[in-house]
Amino acid sequence: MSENYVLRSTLTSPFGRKVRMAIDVLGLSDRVTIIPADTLDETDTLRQQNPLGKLPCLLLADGTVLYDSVVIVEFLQEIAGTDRLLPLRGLERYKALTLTTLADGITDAALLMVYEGRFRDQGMYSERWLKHQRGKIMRALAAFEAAPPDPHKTGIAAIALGCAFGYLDWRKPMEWRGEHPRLVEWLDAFARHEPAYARTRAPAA
Ligand SMILES: N[C@@H](CCC(=O)N[C@@H](CS)C(=O)NCC(=O)O)C(=O)O
Repeated sequence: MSENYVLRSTLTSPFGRKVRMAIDVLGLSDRVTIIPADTLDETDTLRQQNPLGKLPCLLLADGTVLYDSVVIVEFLQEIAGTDRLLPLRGLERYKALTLTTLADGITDAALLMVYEGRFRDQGMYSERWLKHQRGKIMRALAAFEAAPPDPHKTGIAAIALGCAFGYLDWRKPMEWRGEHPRLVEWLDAFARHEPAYARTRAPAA
């Protein structure tokens, strides 16, 4: 019998969405139960499962815990017996992983901008810190605008980029659409190509 898994993730986490998209695309939805986690709750078992207290993590029946999102996606495609999301070897694999890191960097910077608003006391906002994060996002967007992944192919980099845009649109740490018409078109094309994108959208805030 095939093993079942637990995914610790909220439905609003952009990194969790990467994994939820992979689960959907790989046809593994029946084998993964999603159990939400609260990253701010000290008593949540998440901190025992991942000492970093970050989600998503994937729990295996033997007690193994896998993180982060890229590791989980790689594992899921292995158990699905495919290389559909990421080539197994060769330069194309490492190019796809590098693009994924770039897209995840957008999400990381966007999260830090959102956390800035959430964690800092009023009057302690650091415009310099926000500008530093915005710079990362702007440079990464420029790089993607020059060479976007194929929007008609659901690879790990396209998933990561789609989830980064989904998060920018949802939490709105900064406006990105106005100056990046090619990426807006890219997202529309990717969303048309891959129905799992709409299926994994965060619930309305
Ligand atoms: N590199 C990690 C990033 C995970 C991450 O930053 N998750 C956020 C939620 S989307 C989180 O758990 N934040 C809580 C914290 O940083 O304490 C991945 O790809 O899974």
